[in-house]
Amino acid sequence: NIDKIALTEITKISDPDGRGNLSVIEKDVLPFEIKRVYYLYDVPSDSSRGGHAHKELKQFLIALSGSFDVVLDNGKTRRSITLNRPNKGLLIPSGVWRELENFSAGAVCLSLVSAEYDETDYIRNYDEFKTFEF
Ligand code: T46
Repeated sequence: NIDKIALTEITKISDPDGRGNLSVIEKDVLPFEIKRVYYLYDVPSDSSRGGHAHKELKQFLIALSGSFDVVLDNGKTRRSITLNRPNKGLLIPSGVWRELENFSAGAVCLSLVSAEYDETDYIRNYDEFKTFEF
């Protein structure tokens, strides 16, 4: 249910001596074990990433720098969530079509995911997504 997907707060430790912020994600904070980390960067503002769903994979996205929009689609409705803070993350369960777009200059999207890379976990065809039984 994409209505329940919302930004979640990531622990932020502001330095008392003005040395800036530190955010941390301990291993038990996410509802899955992190098996892989990748990041998107240097994405042109008129490009989009994603455009697929995952059968099993769960992931947590963070805009480490800059901003971008994540469009979530359950096959019936769509909604767009803007990520623009390094201490907010978006948990995307399996079975959700996603598109990442409107990348600002310098945007970096960090992705913490529940599985190793496996192309057979991807549904890259929207019609197939709509009829797939998750
Ligand atoms: C997702 C969004 C947010 C690898 O070899 N290993 C990897 O771990 C990944 C993620 C990709 N690749 C290869 C597969 C393709 O040949 O890198 C190429 C680009 O991958 P893709 O077209 O899937 O990239 P995005 O940005 O559209 O999607 C990625 C993730 O694949 C996906 O899980 O949710 O970022």
